[in-house]
Parts: sequence; C-alpha cells; structure tokens
Amino acid sequence: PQRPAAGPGTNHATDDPFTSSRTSWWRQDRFGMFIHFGAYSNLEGEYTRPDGTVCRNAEWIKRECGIPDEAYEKQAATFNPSAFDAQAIVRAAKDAGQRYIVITSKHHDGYAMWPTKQNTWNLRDHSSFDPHRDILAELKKAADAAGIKLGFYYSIWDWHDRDFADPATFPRYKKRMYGQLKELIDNYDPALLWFDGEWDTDNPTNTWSRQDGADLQAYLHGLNPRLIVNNRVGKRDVVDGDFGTPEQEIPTEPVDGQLWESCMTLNDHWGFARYDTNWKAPATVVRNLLDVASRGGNYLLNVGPDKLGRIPQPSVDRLREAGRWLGAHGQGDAVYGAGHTGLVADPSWGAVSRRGNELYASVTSWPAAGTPLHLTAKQPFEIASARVLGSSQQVKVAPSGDGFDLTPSGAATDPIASVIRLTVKPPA
Ligand code: JFZ
Repeated sequence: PQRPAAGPGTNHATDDPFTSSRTSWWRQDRFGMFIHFGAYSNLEGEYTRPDGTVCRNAEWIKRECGIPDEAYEKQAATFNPSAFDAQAIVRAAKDAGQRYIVITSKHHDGYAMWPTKQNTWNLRDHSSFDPHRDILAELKKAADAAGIKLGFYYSIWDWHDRDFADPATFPRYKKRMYGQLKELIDNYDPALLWFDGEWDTDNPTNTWSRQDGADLQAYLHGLNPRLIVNNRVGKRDVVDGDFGTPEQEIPTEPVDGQLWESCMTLNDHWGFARYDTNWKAPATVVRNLLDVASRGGNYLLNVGPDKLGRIPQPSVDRLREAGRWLGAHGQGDAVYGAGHTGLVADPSWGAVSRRGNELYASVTSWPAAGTPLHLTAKQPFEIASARVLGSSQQVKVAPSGDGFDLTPSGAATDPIASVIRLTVKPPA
C-alpha cells in the first residue's frame, strides 16, 4: 500500500517508511519486547484503600482505583527496583528471539523512569532507589552490547503535571515534555519513540491535535533524523508517524496504508499484577508472531516487571519457548525479514510468510498422513520445490482447484508449528 503525499497541516518524515533505510531494521526485525515499568509497578496491581478494601489494576491503578495524589506519591517514594538487571532483561529478549525493546520511560502517571531535569517526579528524585543508578542508561548499555535496538514509550497524557489539564497552562507542560524528549534523545539515543495518551480523553482540555503531532515529529527528527515514531504521536491516521499500533489484536488487512505493529500482553495486564496468572500458552505466542509476520506486521510482546524490577518467571518461560521455536531448524526464517506473501490467502492450518522467492508455510495443525494442506493462490505462480525444515521427508505438490495441495510424507517436526519452505516462481 502506498502512503499518500503529505497534505496541508500534516508532517512526517519525507521518506517512505515502507522502503526507507531509516525503518529498514524495524521492518526486518519483526519481534520486540515491550516493557511496562513505572511507579505503578511498586503496587504490584493492588491498592488497599484506607477503609481496608482492595482495588485491583495495573498501570492505570492511580486513576481506576481513585488513589489520591498524596497516597500515590507516598507509595512511589518507597519504590526501590533494586533487582532491576538490564543484562538479564536483554538476555531474556535475546533468548526469545526479540530484536528490539521498547520500555515505558513515562506512563500516564507522569513518573519519569530516568533522572529528568524537568521535575522531581522521577525514579531518582522520588523513590528509595539508589540515586547513582539510571535504569535507562543500564538498559541502553546492555542492549547495545547485545545488538538489540532500544526504544522508549512516552505518554503525552500526564496525570501528575498540573499544567497538562488546563489549556492556559498546557504550553508550559508542552515545553517540559519537549525538554524530557530531548533528554531522552540526547542521553540514551533511542532508535524509536512510542507515543501514547494522545487520544481525546474524558479530560476536555486535552487538545492534542494532528498539528501538535506533526510539530513534535519535526522537532524529534531535527534531533535525530533516523528516529522511528509510532502513529500515536498524532491522531493515528496514515500521515501520523511511521507505523500503526493495533493493540491486543492482529489485523487481517493492512493498517490504513501504514506499516504496523501489534502490541500484546502475555497475560491480561501491561503492568505487573500479582493476581494475574492468565498467561498465554507458548504456542499462542509463536502462532501470533507467525500470523503477524505473515500479514506484514511486527509483534511487540509485553512484560511487566515486579516492584523489584524482575520479569515474572512465567513471562521468561514463555519468551524462552518462543526463542526455542525460532532457533530450531532455521524456523526464524519464517519471521525475520519475512512478510506478507501477496500470493496466497491466509490458510486455516497456519500462516504463510514470504522472503524473496521463498514462502514459509508454518503449519500449526499438521495433517494426518496422506491428507493434503490446501494453499489458495490469489494470483498465478509456480512452486519449484518444497521441503520441511528440519526433516528429510518429501512434500508432494500438486495443482488443485484455486491453488495447490501440499502433502507431507511424514510427521510434524515441532509441536508448535512445523515449517514447509516453498521456492516459488512468481509471475514476472
Ligand atoms: C494504552 C495505555 O493506556 C495502556 O496503559 C498501555 O500502555 C497500552 C499499550 O496503551 O492503552 C490504550 C491505547 C489505545 C487503545 C486502548 C488502550 N485503543 O486504541 O483502543
């Protein structure tokens, strides 16, 4: 899909994100780690009200549980993520086959996770954390050493800064926000900024406009022309930012002519919630990644560290299982640098992605011996060869109806998904 030309009042990088070298790593890498970590993590999902009743939420706990400012500030003063281990986090991402990390530098509660000079509502000045530590610097260093890209989530919406909520004072807030973003870029050189909280909320004074988004993006690209920025910088339309951000869902169609990335939780919350044990099965994680890649998107899979800064073990386990799958039999070739085929319809038995003239048919429901998998062709092409990764078995290929029948001769190679690689001759 082609990106429309910039119209009046719009702004975006003048290159085409679909083909630009600026976005090249992001378009190849496909799989990233989202980290929701902030002052809310210190409550681990539960707030006990003065009357003894317990209210549950995660990163929205301040607002959803109606925690008074003083009480929230008081708990944040005890926040001490002393077990935050950047190398362990980067290792978990690397083991998962994730190639970039996006961490919340500031969520809606306004609490900055680095020693910002714009206010004292941050991890250095309002916590019980070692004042000599800087977790974003630690993460940057560990990510660089591992060849992992680092990006920052930043919420435009701010519940803490008094100047946010009044149009008369919003310019003052905006100045501090620009100041914080410059700090992030100057001090940590992020590859990507992931904005959020740009939407019209129940706060009637939130007047964030497309032009505000365009201005901000121009400012950011002035600081680093190679930055990648998501669409929540503006109004999430095709001209806003580089990529769309469907949340907790996998689109079946291109997202408004934009690159896209599905962000998803591993359980039912973004931030740590000690009571939430509704973990996705490892197979679900891998299959989601395969569906996403086959439709040309990226998958940003979230972890929520606990109040000490540790990724929950069930998350680590699932990440490791995803990485095991990607590393086995070269199956990662179905994901990295692979994308939408344009040639075949989404099958019911799995997902098909494409890298050059190879199609990767990832089969999540392996057929009984002798039963074919049908591949529906959306345009004519030929299959020159077919083999199952990690197996020497034959795959019989026969034209059939609106496409092909693929009949493997043996057993599945992987309980999560087995991959048939097809070499194709697409129409000239
Ligand atoms: C936002 C945040 O409010 C949430 O805490 C989390 O950080 C998530 C990744 O982003 O939540 C949203 C944003 C957009 C929609 C819904 C929730 N949306 O477009 O439907």
